[in-house]
Amino acid sequence: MKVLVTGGAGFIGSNFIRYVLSRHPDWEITNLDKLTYAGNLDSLRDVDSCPRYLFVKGDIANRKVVDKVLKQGFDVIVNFAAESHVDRSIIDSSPFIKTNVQGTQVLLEGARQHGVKLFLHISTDEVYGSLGTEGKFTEESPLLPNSPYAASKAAADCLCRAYYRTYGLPVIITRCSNNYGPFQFPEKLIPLVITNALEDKSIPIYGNGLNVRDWIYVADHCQALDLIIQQGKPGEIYNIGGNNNTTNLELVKYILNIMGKPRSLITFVSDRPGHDRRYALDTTKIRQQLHWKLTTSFEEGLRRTIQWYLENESWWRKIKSGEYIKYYHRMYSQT
Ligand code: NAD
Ligand code: TDX
Repeated sequence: MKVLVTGGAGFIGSNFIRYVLSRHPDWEITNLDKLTYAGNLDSLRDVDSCPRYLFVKGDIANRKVVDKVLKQGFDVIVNFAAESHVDRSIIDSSPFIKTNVQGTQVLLEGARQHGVKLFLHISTDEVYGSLGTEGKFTEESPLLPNSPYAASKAAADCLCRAYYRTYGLPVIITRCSNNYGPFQFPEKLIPLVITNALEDKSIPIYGNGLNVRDWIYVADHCQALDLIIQQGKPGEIYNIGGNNNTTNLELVKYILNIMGKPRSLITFVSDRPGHDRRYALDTTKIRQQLHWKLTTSFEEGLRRTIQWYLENESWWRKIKSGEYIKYYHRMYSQT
């Protein structure tokens, strides 16, 4: 099977490529990635000599590029490519509209014209907005995005639905909760906490730290996507979640505890504007219809992740210099 992965040099995409190459000897993967600040070919060093893997540098919002790549003929497109960080979308939403909305439209159109058999669109639980103290989001929950990032992802979901309804393009949308694991860019909470703690730097917690997220180990997400490619039904949406709800403050304390680092590193900073209070996903559909099961407990996943950042210091130290530092100081200058 020929699979086009977009955004495969990012966190989840690189984990997905490694996952499927090792499990499907008959799959050929082409990775189309623009290599933004978040794209990193160091995350794919171990697979880049694999004869069933090809990297192409390019923008999903560029029709010519997409058309040229799709001429090679693909059975499946897995669209991970996106601007993915909420805080960056608050500073400047333009690249989010360009990549997440326009890029998805260009890919959908390309998929339609080139007869792709499955378009798997990787969306997020953030499209549903924020929950109070009770309840979970199901696939039928309304789209109520609160950040420019979430709004751009919701817009892309609507385009995916429209291409299925209007043209019969076989599209599946997945909405996953917060991922964590190896190769995650250290602007996101968990790798930021681990790497700052390793450097004995302060750990910024937005607001009172009582916002709740549902965390899933990235390999479990990849396994769900693999299953959906093989057994998912076109036109459907599948929630994917870790069934693990914790406040940011509890999470940070837990990580510091495992790492043997003091809680005095915690620094409360101004809240994120429009900060979603709580996400929680009802994953009954994927569990009942596709018999998907979580395999990694939160404790195990976190230990593995901390161990990975300990053993791969050169990967994150390279990132946490140069441009990253400018962004970091801009973000946390209020501390
Ligand atoms: P990431 O920021 O780590 O990686 C994004 C990748 O997309 C990078 O390699 C980047 O270079 C590439 N890219 C960006 N713009 C591009 C463009 N115009 N053309 C081609 N490539 C481009 O993101 P991630 O955390 O791996 O997330 C991947 C996908 O999963 C995103 O669509 C995101 O919305 C979704 N998602 C992420 C999470 C999470 O917790 N990280 C949870 C749910 C859903
Ligand atoms: O320094 C920080 N301090 C802090 O308190 C950072 C970076 C985050 N936070 C809080 C904000 C959130 O409540 O931690 C929580 C998690 O933040 P992020 O790691 O930025 O993730 P989130 O905003 O929840 O979005 C993530 O999950 C859904 C991904 O970045 C998205 O791409 C995905 O769609």
